[in-house]
Amino acid sequence: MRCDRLWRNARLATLAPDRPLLGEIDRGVVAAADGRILYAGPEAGAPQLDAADTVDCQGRWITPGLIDPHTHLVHGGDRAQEFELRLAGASYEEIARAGGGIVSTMASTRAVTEDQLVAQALPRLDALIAEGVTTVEIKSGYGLALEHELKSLRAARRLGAMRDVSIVTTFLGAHALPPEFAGDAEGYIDLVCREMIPAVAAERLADAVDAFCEGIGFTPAQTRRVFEAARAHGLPVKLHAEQLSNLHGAALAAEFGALSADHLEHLDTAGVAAMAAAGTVATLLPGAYYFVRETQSPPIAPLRAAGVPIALATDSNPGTSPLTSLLLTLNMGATLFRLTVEECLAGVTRNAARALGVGGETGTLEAGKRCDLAIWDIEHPAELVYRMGFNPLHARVWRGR
Ligand code: DI6
Ligand code: FE
Repeated sequence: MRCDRLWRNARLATLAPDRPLLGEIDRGVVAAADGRILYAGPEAGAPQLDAADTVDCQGRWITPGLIDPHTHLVHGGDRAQEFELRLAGASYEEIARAGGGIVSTMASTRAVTEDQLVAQALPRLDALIAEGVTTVEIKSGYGLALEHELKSLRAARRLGAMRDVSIVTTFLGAHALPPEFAGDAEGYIDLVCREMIPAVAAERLADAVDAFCEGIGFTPAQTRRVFEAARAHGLPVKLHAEQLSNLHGAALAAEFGALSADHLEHLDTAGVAAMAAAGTVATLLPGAYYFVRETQSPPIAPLRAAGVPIALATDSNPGTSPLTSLLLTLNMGATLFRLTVEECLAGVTRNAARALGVGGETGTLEAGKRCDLAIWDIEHPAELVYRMGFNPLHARVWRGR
């Protein structure tokens, strides 16, 4: 078999769903042709592979390229000053009155050009890429007006053209109520459903639609309207659900066949059952849990028992998770939520791909998928979860390159 490139003398964690644990292969080889995996498996039993280029991995581990399935990387400014005020004892109301909170990020996002949004997001994206990330989801949701939401999504798409990384975009117009709609959430949801979603769909700027279903966000009835508009435009949905309270958002998302429901600290057993029945992925965000010093853990044992796939993401955002390390996220998933090493690694590969609707394209080392690889200087995959603030990446391969 002819291939473009061969990585041999490697240990593989294929994350293939039909294999036990990580799908570990001791003496493995990966072959790529036209950006896709032609073969990934044991060296013995491999087909005759005729490669233009062969890489000797010297026993290093290869995992699928990592996937961050929930970020708000594109936004203007930061909220370091707000953080400082909070540490000095300021209340949420005081900060909001001083122009802080989500609306301050909206103002910073509206104030900059698309070029500036790209420039500000790029170092955050590069931090993820440096840790072996090959696919990143990016949401809008800090523009909160048609032109600024479109600008944010265009910036996200452009980031994907500037780096060797796959960007999946999500429209999150229903993230917060902009001040010009104060007291008129229904009016803003009208705008989201009647103008924003059609415009985003017409320009093919989003791969999915998300909303923030929460006491401080939007109600389940408003979320349902957003989902109906998404469905009418052929866009899959996902949801920020049960982060601060239980509004039964995950069950609503499952009713719409959502790709994922995210956060889920306050998810109940009915929500778990609904997600399991719909095949909706539970995307957990330990960085936000850590940063806001939440104490209510997501219901890990019921999710496990019901067989709900669990993904992990940074939730990188300026307000509740200024985090750009997916490796640290793995450690937090284990330390804060008691996820196993296998669950953590599946959470940023196979299940993260599924949470983005690209499970057929990436997330495991299997023939036919994109050749997205992370090659690590480690002795065992558990090290990826165990260490804090250490990056053992040796090389990263995106679509065979
Ligand atoms: N949940 C969150 O924790 C963030 N957004 C969301 O839907 C908060 C975003 C911010 O404070 O900027
Ligand atoms: Fe989020």
